[in-house]
Amino acid sequence: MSTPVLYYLPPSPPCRSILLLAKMLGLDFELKIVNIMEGEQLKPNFVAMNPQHCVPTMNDQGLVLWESRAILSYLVAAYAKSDELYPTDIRVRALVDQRLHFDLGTLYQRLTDFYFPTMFIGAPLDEVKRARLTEAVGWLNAILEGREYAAADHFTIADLTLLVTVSQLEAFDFELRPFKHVKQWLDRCKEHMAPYDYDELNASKASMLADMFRAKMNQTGGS
Ligand SMILES: N[C@@H](CCC(=O)N[C@@H](CS)C(=O)NCC(=O)O)C(=O)O
Repeated sequence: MSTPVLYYLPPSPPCRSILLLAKMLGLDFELKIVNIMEGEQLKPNFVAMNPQHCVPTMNDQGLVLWESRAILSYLVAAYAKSDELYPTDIRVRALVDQRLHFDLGTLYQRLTDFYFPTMFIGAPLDEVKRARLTEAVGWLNAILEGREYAAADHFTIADLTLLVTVSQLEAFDFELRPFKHVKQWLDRCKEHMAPYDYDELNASKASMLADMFRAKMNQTGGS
């Protein structure tokens, strides 16, 4: 059986979640860097494979998949020894899926809406977008109240994708102190992921994006 191929860029948050899961599963990818800062994702060969031209994109023996959370679910189903990370119990899985969709459509979306225009093009910070992000972090805080992990009584891929998002917020110096359950859960998840090269695969890359953001803020006078 041939090794699945992962097209990726190390600092990209959705790529980071895939690399962390691969480490947890002991899965070796054939890794191919696509430098989106240089527009490599727009090359005809890549667009022919993924018309949406985004990373991460995976090719597992002809199964081409993008959308990081769909890749996470597939990899657990295909390569994990148990269903622990993506439980097959339909009621637990429903909660995992809800959290995955919440991260995709709401929390991570609002993070990118607020930080990325400044980070990439030096646009001024938008207070309406900050308020919408803060609202979403509040929803996560409410979800996590009384729970150790986001969807089950143990770590799942819902925690993994949310961990990448929330650790990125922390690196951006988003004030997490008012969100006590988020903060406690974040520390718990970091500890859980420490043996899986967490610092190298996620924390250092979150800092790299935060440095880019701060450099742009300094250039534009922090407006
Ligand atoms: N929802 C997607 C987001 C993918 C995404 O936006 N990837 C960015 C890098 S972080 C990208 O490839 N941008 C280049 C492009 O879209 O052309 C996922 O979770 O995989």
